[in-house]
Amino acid sequence: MSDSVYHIGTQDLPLTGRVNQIPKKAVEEYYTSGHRTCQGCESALIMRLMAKAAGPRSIILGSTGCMYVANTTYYSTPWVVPWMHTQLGSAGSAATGTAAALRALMRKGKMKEEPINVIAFCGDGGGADMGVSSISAALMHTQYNILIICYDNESYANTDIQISGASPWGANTTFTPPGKKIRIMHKNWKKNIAAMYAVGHTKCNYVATADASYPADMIDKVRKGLKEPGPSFIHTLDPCPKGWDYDPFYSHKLGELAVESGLFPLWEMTNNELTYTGISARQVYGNRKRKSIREYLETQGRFHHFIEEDYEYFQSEVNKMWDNWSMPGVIPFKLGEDPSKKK
Ligand SMILES: Cc1ncc(C[n+]2csc(CCOP(=O)(O)OP(=O)(O)O)c2C)c(N)n1
Ligand code: SF4
Ligand SMILES: [Mg+2]
Repeated sequence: MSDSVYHIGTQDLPLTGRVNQIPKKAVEEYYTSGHRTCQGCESALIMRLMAKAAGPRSIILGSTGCMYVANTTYYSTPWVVPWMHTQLGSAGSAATGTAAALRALMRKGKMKEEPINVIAFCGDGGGADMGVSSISAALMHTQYNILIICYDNESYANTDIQISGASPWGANTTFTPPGKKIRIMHKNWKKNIAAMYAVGHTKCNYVATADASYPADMIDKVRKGLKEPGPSFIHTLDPCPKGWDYDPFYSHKLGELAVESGLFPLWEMTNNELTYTGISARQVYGNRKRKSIREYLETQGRFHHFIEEDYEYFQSEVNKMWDNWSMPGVIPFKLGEDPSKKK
């Protein structure tokens, strides 16, 4: 085996395709009771689906954030598989380091040679802001099979809902409260996280978006990411009752509305080919209409200061993502005119 192309192997993980084919038995849960996340926390559901998809021969690493703190209260944890905490900006380096360590142990005969999944997760603070350099480096190390999942609750939630690069335009966060003089404190559009990694790392074989409201799609994407040789990246959008300020009953509905409105399209890029999945596929390739963004925004307290012009602005920006971008909701630029032909 050559040193430059050493893969720790991939597991034979069958795709589920349909929700009734997802493993149901309790023995197939590797993220179980023992956590203290809020009621209705979709990030916790992402952890559960991710662990279910990956199975028992997995090592999971997590950077600081809700999914570290709420999952590792002293003497209690939901993790059935080996789990390790890493520093807030280090999901990428923790994953590469763990894969490299497994490689060394197997090469030295200290471990049986077998495919072991290495998955690192991080929040949007850890995956879209503070950890970008470490994830970028990990996606360049094509000799290691790893999967990085950025669970995006659209704020630095664990430290009380501070704004992140993934927070949506206009949202009320502890750093951007609406005031009497300035109603909209947060004027940036959300970072385009998965596409940023896909476009910038052309040898990364698998990048996708997912949403726990579509569990079969999510599980299959985790399995595809783990099966593809080399590093993979998945970005999930996770409704967060505390940070988004809504009744936990609506978590699933909000996950659906994010996709149905076109705000968060589901897609996957495999070996540089991009395909939309689920409802997004029907919107892009078929004639399924996008829902208005209004219900999504009105269900959440973080947008309750919006007036008519704010709803209209938000909708117009979502429309631009679909009407003006060369790949709806994914690639924002187009080929410009040949400058030599301009007068
Ligand atoms: C280097 C560093 N800076 C700040 C902190 C404090 N801190 C702990 S968790 C956290 C929020 C992380 O946000 P995110 O990655 O989005 O995860 P979430 O809490 O939303 O799940 C912060 C700022 C830290 N642990 N390390
Ligand atoms: S604050 Fe949000 S992400 Fe954190 S545990 Fe609660 S619901 Fe989950
Ligand atoms: Mg977050």
